[in-house]
Amino acid sequence: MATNRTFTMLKPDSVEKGHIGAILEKINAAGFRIAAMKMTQMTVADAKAFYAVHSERPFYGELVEFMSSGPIVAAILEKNNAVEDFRVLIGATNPADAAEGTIRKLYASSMGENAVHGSDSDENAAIEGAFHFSGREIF
Ligand code: DAT
Ligand code: MG
Repeated sequence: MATNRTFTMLKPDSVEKGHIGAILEKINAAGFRIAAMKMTQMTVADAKAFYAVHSERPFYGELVEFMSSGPIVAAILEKNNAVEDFRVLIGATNPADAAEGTIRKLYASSMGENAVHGSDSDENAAIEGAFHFSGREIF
């Protein structure tokens, strides 16, 4: 059964370009409640650990370097069917393939610098949320 929480990061490109407000407005308009949120920056070690599942992929080094290159906004979002609905809202990994109106279509510049992260399963949403937030930071 689907749980009602997912995890997101507004990636360094979104923060750098001043898109935090616009992206949060899209998230809000889509009906997600913010259960936790912070601006933070991952170290190289943090990014390696967060993306460990991709460690054998050819883009892993580039991904780790980019995700630790500047501040991000991390958040836990709540809504019925949160994981699946948020993946629809953000669009395809490659912005060239992302549907009109999706966050990646609007704000991503490339496959690597693609504006936002969205968890791909309920299990990973819980793991990723716990990576960034302690219990008393989640409301
Ligand atoms: P998603 O973020 O849509 O879940 P993913 O989990 O397959 O995509 O990959 C994680 C991130 O890694 C993705 O947001 C951007 C980067 N990435 C994926 N495939 C890539 C590629 N072929 N070249 C460069 N970066 C890539
Ligand atoms: Mg993924």
